[in-house]
Amino acid sequence: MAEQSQTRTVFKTCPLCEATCGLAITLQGDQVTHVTGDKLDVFSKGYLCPKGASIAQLHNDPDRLRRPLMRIDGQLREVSWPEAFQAVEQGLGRVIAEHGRDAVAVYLGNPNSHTMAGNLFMRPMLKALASKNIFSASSVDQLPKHVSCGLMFGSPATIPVPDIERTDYLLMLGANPLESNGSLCTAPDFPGRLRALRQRGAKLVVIDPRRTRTAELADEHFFIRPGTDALLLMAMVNSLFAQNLADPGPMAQHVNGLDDLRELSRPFTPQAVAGPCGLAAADIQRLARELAQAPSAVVYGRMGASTQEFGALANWLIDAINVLIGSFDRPGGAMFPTPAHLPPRFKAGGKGWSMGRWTSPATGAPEVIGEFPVATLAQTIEAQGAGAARALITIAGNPALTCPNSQRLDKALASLDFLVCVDFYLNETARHADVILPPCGPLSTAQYDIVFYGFAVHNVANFSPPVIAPGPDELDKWRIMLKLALILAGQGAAADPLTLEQMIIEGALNQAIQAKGSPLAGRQPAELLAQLHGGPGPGRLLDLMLRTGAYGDWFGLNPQGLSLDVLLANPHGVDLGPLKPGVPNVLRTPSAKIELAPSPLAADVDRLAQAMERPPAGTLLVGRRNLRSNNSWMHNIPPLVAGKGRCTLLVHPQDAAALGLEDGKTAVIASRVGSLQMTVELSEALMPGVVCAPHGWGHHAAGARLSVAAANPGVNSNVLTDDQLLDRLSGNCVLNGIPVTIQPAA
Ligand SMILES: Nc1nc2c(c(=O)[nH]1)N[C@H]1C(S)=C(S)[C@@H](COP(=O)(O)OP(=O)(O)OC[C@H]3O[C@@H](n4cnc5c(=O)[nH]c(N)nc54)[C@H](O)[C@@H]3O)O[C@H]1N2
Ligand SMILES: Nc1nc2c(c(=O)[nH]1)N[C@H]1C(S)=C(S)[C@@H](COP(=O)(O)OP(=O)(O)OC[C@H]3O[C@@H](n4cnc5c(=O)[nH]c(N)nc54)[C@H](O)[C@@H]3O)O[C@H]1N2
Ligand code: SF4
Ligand SMILES: [Mo]
Repeated sequence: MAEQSQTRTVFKTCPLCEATCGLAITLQGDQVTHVTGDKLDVFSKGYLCPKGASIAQLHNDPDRLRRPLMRIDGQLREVSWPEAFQAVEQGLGRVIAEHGRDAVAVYLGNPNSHTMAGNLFMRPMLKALASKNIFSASSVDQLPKHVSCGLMFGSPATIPVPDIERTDYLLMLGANPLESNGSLCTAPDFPGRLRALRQRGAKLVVIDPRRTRTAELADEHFFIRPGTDALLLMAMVNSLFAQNLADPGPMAQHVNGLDDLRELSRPFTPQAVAGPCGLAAADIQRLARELAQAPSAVVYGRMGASTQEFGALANWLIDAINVLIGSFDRPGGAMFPTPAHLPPRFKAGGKGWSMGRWTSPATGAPEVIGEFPVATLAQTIEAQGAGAARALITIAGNPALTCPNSQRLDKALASLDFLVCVDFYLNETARHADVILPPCGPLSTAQYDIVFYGFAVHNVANFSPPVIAPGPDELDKWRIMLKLALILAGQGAAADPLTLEQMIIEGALNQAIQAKGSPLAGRQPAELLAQLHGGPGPGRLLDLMLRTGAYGDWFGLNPQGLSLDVLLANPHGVDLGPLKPGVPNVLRTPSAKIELAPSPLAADVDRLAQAMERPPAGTLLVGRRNLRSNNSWMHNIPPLVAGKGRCTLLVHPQDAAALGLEDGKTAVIASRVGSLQMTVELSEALMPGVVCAPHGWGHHAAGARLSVAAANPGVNSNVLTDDQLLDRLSGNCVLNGIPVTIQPAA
């Protein structure tokens, strides 16, 4: 066929990490012949990393599931979609009939946030299920940020980002964007942006227990003892007040609680925290002063500052400092993005935000953003009686490898009455499944980053249609999600997802028309529905969101405005300009102000003060990421795992000598909950007393179908992380700073 031999290049936003790079994908027929960075992409300007470059290998991976699997006589076998959905209906139906709705738990993994379906069509499914047992990767990641922002700004989704394009001073804690490409801070080519920052004379300071590649790029790097960021930040607050440098500037009129914060910080002098943190008091004072005196400055913290015992306090203090140094909500400081798909914010104030609205009858854990901590998932499954989970639905996740005390969790997963996994790999979690529902591959689905444009350092919008049509038996994830919603709502496995899609879009249209002060007041839903493009599916819901969003065309009322058609006509994306000030309208607190000392956070400061008195723990384990990896997956793509094994235990030579460990030899590393054997790799880049292992490995489990990964399996560091070690305020798990003992293997 002539069409088959034609070469063409199409553009797609990479869905693999938060950086949202534009990919230029060359195809011959429906075979990808080349992938490179899209030089014309308005945001990434040609940048890509090895993962994006390997997207075709991911799409073509023979291990990627194309058809549903169902357990028959103990074996997972390919079945048709109707058979698979029927099995789900029966399996979940039985559990609900016998034990009630809470007996079906849900775990939502990280890649959901990278898909339109995961963002736009998750709610109907969760609503139909009506179970309290909802868990997600948020509680091994950024829950502390949601808590601190919920309490300070009135909404857990109102999260400021560092304006790294314009800042004069960036202080970074617990982030390594040279490997991660950035998180809660969408900035394609983060490395290039940091180099540009330094080239224009701005200063970069990194605080991390390891001298990472990011730290090497910085003007200054300080080691910090894992888990002590909240102490350090409290001392910086103390120091700002002590040096008379705490001045929110024009933000002062929008701030409550300045004096309370000063009082809370009093015991935490730089001298008092220096020992526990491992930074000199003079350096703490100087950093505080430099932040306050720079023309603009911003503090940014991520994973390392979140997955620790005082994660919520650390995240609160990061933004409190951003306010105190007078850089909040202005260019070069911490700012709120204005994504294209969200409605404009006309008015400050709201109901505010709270947590602990209910607790788990099975574990006693309080709810946070409608979820329970995933650290309590195993206990929820092991429990008897009220609140216990007997079935689980996982969507785009691999908790068997990514969640704490994974041996306990793996055992709990094996004990479930029914497990459904929505995943295109038969991973270490799905090996326990009764049914696996695989969505189509990443090149067969449309992309628009609902979540990540909300954290972007520059306002942009980009929509990419599918690059390759799904195979004859493949289903897009949104159809799977809606099918599950219908099954859980009792409509049966044969119900048509298009009827539900129609209801959802009509509901959203009515809401847009009836919203207070809506420019669409009085318009007919049917008339507007007929104007929506991109459907059925998430495309036309996105069209509605764009058209009624902050830059929308409002169905012709603003003819220059955005719609899906405009994005389709701009395959390299639309540049919506640098970040703009958003206070006070972004605030949803009852006071319509920024709360600098909200009571749940203030009440947690006692716990921090006690930590200051604790004797130092022994050896502490922290994690690390690698550019060619992505949590527990992408280890099945040959170019991404080629070369020397990366799953090693980094140990400082000084510690190695004291412990009798040698480079390249095996060590036994043990924590309260488990032990592992790992190859030692000596590294001068570590703070003495700290050892470092990556997560997401351990692909040797029987029954998984990851042939490439299994050849180089590594070990699972979450065998060591402890499900009892939580940030008690947010419920987030501690993944960094795990007390361990190490000895040479016999
Ligand atoms: N020790 C330690 N543990 C950690 C971390 C750490 O730093 N240290 N990091 C934590 C963090 S930040 C996170 S976010 C979690 C992540 O934890 P999880 O979300 O549980 O794990 P992932 O490896 O991201 O899961 C990816 C799975 O989603 C599937 N998938 C990919 N794309 C899609 C899709 O479009 N649809 C569907 N249905 N499935 C898809 C993949 O095939 C893969 O099986 O891990 C956490 N675990
Ligand atoms: N290549 C790649 N990219 C990814 C991922 C991946 O797995 N691989 N995962 C994605 C996901 S889900 C996320 S959430 C992001 C995470 O993005 P980042 O937060 O940038 O990720 P990390 O590389 O884990 O960086 C955490 C840093 O914190 C340091 N650290 C550990 N403990 C402490 C501490 O107590 N205090 C301080 N100050 N630092 C500490 C660690 O040494 C590490 O350098 O990355 C995303 N991007
Ligand atoms: S940095 Fe992230 S978005 Fe960019 S190519 Fe790599 S994986 Fe894709
Ligand atoms: Mo994450």
